[in-house]
Amino acid sequence: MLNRRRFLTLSSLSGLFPSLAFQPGSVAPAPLVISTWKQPKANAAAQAVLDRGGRALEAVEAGVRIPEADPNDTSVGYGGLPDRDGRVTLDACIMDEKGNAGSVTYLEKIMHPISVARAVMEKSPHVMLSGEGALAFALAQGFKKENLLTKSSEAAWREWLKTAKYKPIINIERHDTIGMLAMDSKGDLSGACTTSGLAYKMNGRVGDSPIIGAGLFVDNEIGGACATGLGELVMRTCGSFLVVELMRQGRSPQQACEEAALRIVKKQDYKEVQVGFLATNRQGEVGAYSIQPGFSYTVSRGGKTEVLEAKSFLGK
Ligand code: SD4
Repeated sequence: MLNRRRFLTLSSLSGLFPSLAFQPGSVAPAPLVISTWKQPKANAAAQAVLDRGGRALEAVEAGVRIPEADPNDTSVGYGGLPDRDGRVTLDACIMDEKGNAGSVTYLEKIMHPISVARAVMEKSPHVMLSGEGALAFALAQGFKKENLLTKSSEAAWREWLKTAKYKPIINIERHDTIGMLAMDSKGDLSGACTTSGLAYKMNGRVGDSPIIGAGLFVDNEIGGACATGLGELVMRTCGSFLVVELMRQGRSPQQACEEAALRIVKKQDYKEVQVGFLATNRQGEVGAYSIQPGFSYTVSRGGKTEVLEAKSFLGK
């Protein structure tokens, strides 16, 4: 068992040599669940898995299935706002502590794209399946076809059609894409990210959320990161991979999230759009940062769940 002195030595060394943190056999910080936006119910579902000794992978899948099935969450799964043609198309990915990854893009009619992404990871020789192929795979795996366009999302789309102006504006759509990272009692990390993407996107558009390294990245030796907001900005900078690599170089999760957001701000037109990053490292430190104010995130640890607001580039 790791004593306190050895723990402190490993923690302080980890700043210089991050990969030295929590070598196999060492004891990790308390189980942890973090997610983008206000997601206490999703965190509770993930926490319940960790509390019974489950893997972080099981936890993140169980956690993000909550908003996927919630018809009132208009950014994820069932009830998600459709694209310009009225189609609800879903993007999701998952990554485990061994670096295995699975992803689905442009998936229609399946309530839980995260579970299909996990099946891609575990039951196919591939990392990513898209569109009709992803649907065929899901059906072959026993997933059921369902109508995901709720009456209220359809009504919102029909209203939008009256002007059909497409311009993603900060918080004009309820941002609720869920990126979730969990650390289990063994200290292993996994992550999941799932979304219906930007409302009224062009048909065929895929965002950052199912892209390993953009919407999500996990390296069990270092930490994990996820992103939310305008995916185009995140994809151009390999956002989540960047955050993890910055932590590898010794930045704290907070410093890494800030630096990744600044990379976007430096090169891209950010004034009217939002991007938020959320990260944790092997020590269980948490960081969050966004371009615009208003990016909240949910942290569950030690029996307590808090919804916090991230610092932001344009905030105070
Ligand atoms: C996307 N990043 O499809 C997603 C949208 C999002 O909260 O995060 N919404 O670009």
